[in-house]
Amino acid sequence: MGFLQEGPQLAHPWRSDRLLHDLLDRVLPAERRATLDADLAALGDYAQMAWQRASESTRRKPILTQWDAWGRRVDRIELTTAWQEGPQLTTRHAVLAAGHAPGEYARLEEFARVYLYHVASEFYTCPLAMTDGAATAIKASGNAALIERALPHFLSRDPAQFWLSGQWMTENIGGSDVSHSETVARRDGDGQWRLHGRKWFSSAVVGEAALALARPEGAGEGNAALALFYVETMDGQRRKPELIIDRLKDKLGTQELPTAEIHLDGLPAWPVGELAHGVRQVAPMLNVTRTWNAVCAVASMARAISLARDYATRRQAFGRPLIEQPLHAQTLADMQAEFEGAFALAFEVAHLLGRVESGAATAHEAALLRLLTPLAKLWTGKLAVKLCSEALESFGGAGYIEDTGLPQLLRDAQVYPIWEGTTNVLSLDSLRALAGEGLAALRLAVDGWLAGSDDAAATTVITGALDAATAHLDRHGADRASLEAGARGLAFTLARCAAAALLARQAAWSGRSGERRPGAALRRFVSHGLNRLIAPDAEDTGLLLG
Ligand code: MFK
Repeated sequence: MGFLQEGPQLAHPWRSDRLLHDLLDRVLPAERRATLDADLAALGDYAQMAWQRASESTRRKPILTQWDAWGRRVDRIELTTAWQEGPQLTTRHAVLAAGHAPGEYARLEEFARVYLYHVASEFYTCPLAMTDGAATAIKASGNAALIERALPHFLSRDPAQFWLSGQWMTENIGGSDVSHSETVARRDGDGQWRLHGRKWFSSAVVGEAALALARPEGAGEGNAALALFYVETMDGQRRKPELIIDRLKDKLGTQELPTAEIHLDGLPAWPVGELAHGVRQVAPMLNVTRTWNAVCAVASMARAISLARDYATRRQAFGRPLIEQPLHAQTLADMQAEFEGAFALAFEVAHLLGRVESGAATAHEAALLRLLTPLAKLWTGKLAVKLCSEALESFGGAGYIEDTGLPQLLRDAQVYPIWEGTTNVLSLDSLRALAGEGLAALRLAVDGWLAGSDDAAATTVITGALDAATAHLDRHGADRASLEAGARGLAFTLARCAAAALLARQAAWSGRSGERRPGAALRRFVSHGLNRLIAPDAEDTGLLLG
């Protein structure tokens, strides 16, 4: 046999991750590290095992069986091995429970776990995110009966007690715009609310509960008339007959995740809060799942870059390893710098979330969290697709071949910009946050993050881009159409400014112990430019679409 190329090896996701170690060293008090380290090491071990297992086995997808041999409706879903392992593994390592523990570090400690587990989970993290979001929204509602009923299951450390929750919003008539939702809530003769309708993307259909938007019978039109309901899906071991699974979706990626079309034929339901303003009530859930989205997008980037770097040391071309080829090395370093910015922003959101929820945050930090959450989601989602695509290309033809496991990274990454709100929907959401104290909070935070930096050149670029964004808002703020048309460019600019300033903070901290790599990431990131503003031109837009 002739030449055989060695494939990439996956470095231990926890032990080899300089960024996560530096972050936790900088932020966490030493006494919290011991228990956390044990969980992170175990999740890193699992991720490495799962990568090895996937390379030695045939990929599977969930299978829906709707009828048994005797004609009984069963709607049984067989899950992949990683999904079957999910409840045991995540409760043992307290993935969700950690995020709801007291103190400002709870969310940071939760998302460190999520980051290490995500790719190996085969998107079991999707229903976990929704369960976390449901717990957060139910807590925010103050509904004591639901808190007592659902939270002990959602946050359980015992797999036998653990429940997953879905988030049933999207219908055929609308995903981004839910205002025309057709699902109706009716009260039966016993006063029990029951849901009737069809939900079009139900990603946690194997779960035991869900939060669902529905229109109470007789309520008016529009989204203000929608209410948020809590439902349970199981009757002991059997799925409730009022919940029917019509089919599983055939998706580009996340194929191990059983996303279903369902209909509800009188499923019992309980209002989470008042019988209106359901979107407002579900917003805490959306903001939590968007944080998951950002952290998981960053985890996909980490995986893609780790494999691409390893391969560059094993693959020779033109007489030397790829890593020694100047253009290949430049390309990988460019990816690394962008990834480090995304990592810094996603984990800042995680830490801020914990500070706000624990009551440790200032009012400015609460406004900052409201703005950075959509910015982190929209920017990291797009970047994950770009970096995964670049990583595949760095393998040449092998990156296009299914059984290397590489194409899956790209196909899976394409979901990040779509679900939980597309890039444009999230850009518009960032305008909601900017209408409040968002920009002032961001400017204040950036000043603080830059305070210890000795990189004057980077500081000039960051403050210059922030000034340009502020001027853009001043110029277009009064004209809604123009503001919306430029919202994506504005959001990318603000996200990049925040990320660069966070890199500057990390570089200053690391520089004190002689660690120079974060400083290099800052310089390279800033050299890619921060300003993505566009001048909206409605006339040309009209001509181009005419
Ligand atoms: C592995 C990673 C894990 C990720 C998990 C993935 C799970 C995937 C499953 C899904 O994809 S579920 C579907 C997710 N669907 C969306 O994300 C919907 C996208 N559409 C939006 O985000 C719209 O902005 C939204 C439907 C939320 C609202 O649109 P509208 O009709 O223009 O709402 P409106 O009237 O502006 O807002 C209603 C209220 O909600 C307002 O408050 P008030 O009633 O007090 O005025 C808003 O301020 C508030 N609101 C909206 N978004 C908010 C928010 N409040 C806080 N935070 C937000 N993000």
